[in-house]
Amino acid sequence: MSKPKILVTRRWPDAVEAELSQRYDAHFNRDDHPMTVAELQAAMRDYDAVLPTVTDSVNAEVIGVANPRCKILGNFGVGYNHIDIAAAKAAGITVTNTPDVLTDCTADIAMLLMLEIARRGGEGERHLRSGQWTGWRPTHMLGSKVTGKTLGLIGFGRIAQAMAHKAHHGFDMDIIFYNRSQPPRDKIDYVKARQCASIEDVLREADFVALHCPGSQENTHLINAERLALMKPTAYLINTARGNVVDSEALIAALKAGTIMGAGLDVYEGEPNLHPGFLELENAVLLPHLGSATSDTRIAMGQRVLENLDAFFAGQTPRDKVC
Ligand code: 8YV
Repeated sequence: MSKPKILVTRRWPDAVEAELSQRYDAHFNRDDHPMTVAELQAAMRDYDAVLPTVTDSVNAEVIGVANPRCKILGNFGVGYNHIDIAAAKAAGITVTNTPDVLTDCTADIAMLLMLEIARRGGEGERHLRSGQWTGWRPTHMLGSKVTGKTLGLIGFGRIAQAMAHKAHHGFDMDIIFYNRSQPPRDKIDYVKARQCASIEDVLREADFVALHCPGSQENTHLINAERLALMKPTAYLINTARGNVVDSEALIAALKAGTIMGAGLDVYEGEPNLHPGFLELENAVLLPHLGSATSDTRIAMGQRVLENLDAFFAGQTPRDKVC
């Protein structure tokens, strides 16, 4: 029997591309460009499996092509807001993702953003590199203490729990959170967390608000002007989830007016074309979607996609089946 024909839409680390090529008739987007809708539509017609990433808009137009050959979309990433799950379900196409393996690295980036914005790391480095540093003085670049403060999590899934662990056990932070459903008691107790009844309660109380909810349609602009206005003027917003969860215009206005102290962002509406207003702000740390960007994690993500593919083509249910 011939090997299933697979398209990888973006380049993966060499080690996992090699593994994939051994097991499948694997094809790669050699120049690593973000694929267009027309290219994705062609891929749905020509390949048994397509392995997309966050830069691929696998919408209803793509999934709904006539006579698709593709039977599985093995997403390289945990978030799948760029895939129309309802359309995939209707077309009988399996979708898988890569949870667990990127949890720690993404939580690490959330910690990094929290520390960097509170302690003015990016701003300090720009100051030094531009030759403005004239030497130590007692009032130079004073930031906010992180240890012992209250971290408010919006969403309490794997990445939020990992951040809570690092923040509580490493930085003695108090953890509060909002989650639509009731998380397992042991996960809450482990970080002595307190579950709040509403997002508003978290926003009012937290010194750092970290977003860990999916970038679904219903979460678009979950953090809007009204909700930002509930945050303390000394508080910070951290986003490693998805850009659409925050209304960029409202956040820029709050940061400019100083109604919140700062923001640490790894994801943006319309990325990589983020709102130019962000670039003018000293009180924002801006990273280029680095959440899972370590060699170890990207290799583990590729291996997890492979594991899901292997199960699917062996006629089993993949471990990370989304639909
Ligand atoms: C991934 C992410 O690198 O997994 C996710 O949902 O946001 C990132 O860490 C990216 O999505 C790859 O598709």
